[in-house]
Amino acid sequence: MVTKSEDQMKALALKLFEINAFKFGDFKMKVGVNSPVYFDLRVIVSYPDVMQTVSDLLVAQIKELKLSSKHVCGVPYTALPLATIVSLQQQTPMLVRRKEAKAYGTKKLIEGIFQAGDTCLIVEDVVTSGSSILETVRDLQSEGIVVTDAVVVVDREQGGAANVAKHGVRMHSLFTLSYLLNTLHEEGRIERSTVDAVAKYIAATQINTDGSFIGGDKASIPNDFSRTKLTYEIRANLAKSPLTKRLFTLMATKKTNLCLAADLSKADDVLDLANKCGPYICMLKTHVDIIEDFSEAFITNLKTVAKKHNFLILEDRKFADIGNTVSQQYGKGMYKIASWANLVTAHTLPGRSIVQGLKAGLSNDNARKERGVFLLAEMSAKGNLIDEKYKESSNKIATEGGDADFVSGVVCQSSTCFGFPGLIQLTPGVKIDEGVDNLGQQYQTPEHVVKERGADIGIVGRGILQAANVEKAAATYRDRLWAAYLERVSK
Ligand code: 5IU
Repeated sequence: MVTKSEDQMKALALKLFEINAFKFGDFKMKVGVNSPVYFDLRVIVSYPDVMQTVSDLLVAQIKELKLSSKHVCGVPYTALPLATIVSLQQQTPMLVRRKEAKAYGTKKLIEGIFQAGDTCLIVEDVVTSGSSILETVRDLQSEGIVVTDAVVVVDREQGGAANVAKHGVRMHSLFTLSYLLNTLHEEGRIERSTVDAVAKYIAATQINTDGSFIGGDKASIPNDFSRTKLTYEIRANLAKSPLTKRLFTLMATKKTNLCLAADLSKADDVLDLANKCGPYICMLKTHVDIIEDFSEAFITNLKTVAKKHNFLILEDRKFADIGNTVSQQYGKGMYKIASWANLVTAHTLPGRSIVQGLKAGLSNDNARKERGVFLLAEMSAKGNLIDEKYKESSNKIATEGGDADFVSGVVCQSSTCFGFPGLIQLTPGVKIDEGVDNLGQQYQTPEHVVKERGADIGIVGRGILQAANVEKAAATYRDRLWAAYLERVSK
């Protein structure tokens, strides 16, 4: 028999965080007010070892508490596979609750063989208000089935346990949100301020079963945890990709959020620019296909300058093809971009396969740790065709699913683009003199893009390239972008 050991619980808590089963940020919730923590236990089906551990622990919990029941029933849908495993391990017959009654045939809500008076244990993944558990309980009860207990993986501690208790159901959770927060903090994965921000928020948002907040309307609760209020140091810890952590840390220690767009056509000019402006930038952005005299020596030299001045290289390739083509465009051809660019940009038009295609262009898993992509969710060009829905879908690709570990951020023009603070907002179209160029580029000031539009890194091209003294211009842009960031996080 598996018992619940403290080490096992800790290891599982860390693992759940690693696989993105929960994360911190600024997330839209069913209940209306944005939450600083988001759980998505749907991902665990992709990790059989995690499924195994979670269900072993649920079974251990059931045994420890001596919860005996005739049936077991999962709350649809995420908990269904967990309930199945519990049923198998315990040899307790399962009941399946339909979310919608069949329109034809028997119109049954509960599938499985049972009799009125039978007992049933509920299995659930994450509990907020407890309303999902209660929906399942209601349907079971309407068939005469008796429910007294529910085992759950995570209790968000927002009143769910008390709400279900009012209906005669005892809730037993493997993890409370506090336990997860404290464990991550003890293990150095999150800052104390993150723990405090989430705890404060949760305490203020206790929920009734009907979704209303205890203590009245909370629509105006400020979320201290909003991405634009957090420092780059804190966000480094929240990032899911190793390269993104590195970039946040680089920005914080070098004190720069300036990316220089080196749109020049001669290799030596790019190197000269990189040498002069290197001390002021966190990233150099290249368009390698505009360089007329490209050579391998250019790449070797560029890498040397990047190392000397401690900046990353972003090749603004804007990949946009099917996965198979993208993997070749990234890893092969005369530029072999994957071999030297720390980061690249990509359109989200092809969907998730764009990220998978890029990953496939890298030779091995280790290489992925040093590479990343910025996904385009908006453009600065006047009249571009991107709409709200496209923006939202791009954000989903960046933040959800198993490829989030390779995404470093989003190229966009506004802070509403995404909420997750472990990603970086990259914003082009920055110039001290606002306005438009004659080909549709629209410019905003450094202060405006950082403070009003949520940019974490501002991309500046001609604002520096066309200055009489590029070095001085780079220093000015660095100072102004950085001061705007400091002001943003201090408020
Ligand atoms: N760039 C934009 N706008 C966008 C995207 C990329 O300007 O929406 I996506 C690139 C193009 C150019 C740089 O390489 O950023 C901006 O250069 P200037 O600061 O010179 O306009």
